[in-house]
Amino acid sequence: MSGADLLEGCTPWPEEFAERYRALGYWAGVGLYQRLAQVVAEHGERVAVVCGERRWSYAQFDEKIRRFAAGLARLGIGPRDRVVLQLPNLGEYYVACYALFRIGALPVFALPAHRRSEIAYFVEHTQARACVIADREAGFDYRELMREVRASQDCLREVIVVGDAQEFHAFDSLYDAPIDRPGPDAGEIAFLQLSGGSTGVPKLIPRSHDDYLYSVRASAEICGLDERCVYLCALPCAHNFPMSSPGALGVFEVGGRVVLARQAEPDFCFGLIAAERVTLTSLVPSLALAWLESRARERHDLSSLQTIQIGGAHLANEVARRVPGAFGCRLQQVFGMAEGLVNYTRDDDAEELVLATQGRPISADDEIRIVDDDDCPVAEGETGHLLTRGPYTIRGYYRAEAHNARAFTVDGFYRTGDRVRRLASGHLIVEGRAKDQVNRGGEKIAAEEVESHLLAHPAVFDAALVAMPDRWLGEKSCAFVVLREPAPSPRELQRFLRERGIAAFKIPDRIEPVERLPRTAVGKIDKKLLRARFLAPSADASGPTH
Ligand code: OOB
Repeated sequence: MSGADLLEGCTPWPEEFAERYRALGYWAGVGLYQRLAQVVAEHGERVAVVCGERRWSYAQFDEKIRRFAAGLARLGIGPRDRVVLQLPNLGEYYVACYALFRIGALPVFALPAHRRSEIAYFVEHTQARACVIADREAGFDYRELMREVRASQDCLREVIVVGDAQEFHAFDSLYDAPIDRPGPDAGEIAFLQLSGGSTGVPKLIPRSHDDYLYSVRASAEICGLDERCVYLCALPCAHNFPMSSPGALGVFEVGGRVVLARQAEPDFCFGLIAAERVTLTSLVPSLALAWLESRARERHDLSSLQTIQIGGAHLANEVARRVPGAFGCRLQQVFGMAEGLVNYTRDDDAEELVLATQGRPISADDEIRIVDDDDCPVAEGETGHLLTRGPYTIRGYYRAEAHNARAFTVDGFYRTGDRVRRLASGHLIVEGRAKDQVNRGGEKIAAEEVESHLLAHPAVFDAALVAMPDRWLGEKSCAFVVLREPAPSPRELQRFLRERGIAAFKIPDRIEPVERLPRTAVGKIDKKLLRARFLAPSADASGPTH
């Protein structure tokens, strides 16, 4: 497909790159659903998905997908339509995904934690035609949320609900008789994934069938997956890590089994690992720490586990060292991003590399540049900003022209915002980050987004969100605010943010009123100085004060 035909608002790879990626076999010209259909033909009777009491073979899974695709088509959902998908870890998540892939419609991957402000933005920004939600989860009613979003978004015509649908379409009522239809071109955008971001509004990442399938296939290979793999999906299934690194899609690629965990709590997951003989799972460091703590107290039979992958945020060396012994399995570090580039430590890496690096890229054609503030390459082995370009790294965010000019170099390298150092072996060590973000246990919070919500309060004159160290989550967020009289209390400000409808993980853990915010010589807020407060020996970094 030529660049000009791509979905409006997306940046194509230059033709010479596209040709090269095809010629090298990275882009295989097969759509995500079409690839699954090939696997179904080979592994029809094997179990594909385990979700609570339900177990679906590949053949049953495929039938659901084809039927649901027909139901979506009946609602008028077709090629290139956007559909916001906000589901917890349920089998229906994958049914909806692949059904949308089949008809060439694009899921927009929201997280269950998102609330009115985020969902309304996704719907509006993508002009979504439909949303797929659960009825209730963890005490929250998503139908209520949909009523509010629908009132302000005319483009949103259909709401599909897993469970009690009330006035909306029940998910199960859309299992129509399958119809044959041509799939999308593999060069088309398959879905829109969320970026952690650092700016005022979340950015959406357009991934194509070709590029994503390459990263999935290569990840499955690097991780040595085969049909005997039993993968526990404990992280939210919409996240790129459990979806494709190699995640559920990597497991479906080889005919393995995906076991969905409704909660990530160690005791619950240990029970599932033992019962389903799980071989592989992926965790963020904060969860790994919680699992380690629990492991010391209990004795489930976890002998089936071969590998625990950890990624998404900084993994402390001491924690990494505890994992193999405590779980009797291998550790694999994963440093990836929804924009593309994923790095893995490999099975045959020396122990020290596995424990102390974040791995090396998937592809020989992942180009890595490590540069200083002026975009000049740093000396080999020095720390600098990581820029990357390659066969599965996007060239631009969706409908974000002005931002793209900053987030990408003129020759198409993505500015990751991470500060890394590279060893002679090619392994990367993530030393820190330059982007204005808080990484709260793997959940990314764009400082500017929260600051602009705070500034919407009439008594907030200025605001700055920074990360503070936290023993369990790695980082928590602290908002420094300059207030006008009558000054609201930190609690009132937190309530104000909740009422604006933002995900709970974005609400600052701590809010500190200050007289004024320190500025740098060029007049920018000096966040380094603000963060330093938590690092000073006298600072109280023990957690919220309210
Ligand atoms: C993964 O994806 P995102 O898009 O939620 O976040 C990407 C960012 C990276 O740019 C980096 O800042 C941070 O998360 N990160 C890590 C890390 N892995 C990700 N920071 C330190 N050490 C690591 N191992 O988080 C993601 C996507 C695919 C696979 C794994 C993680």
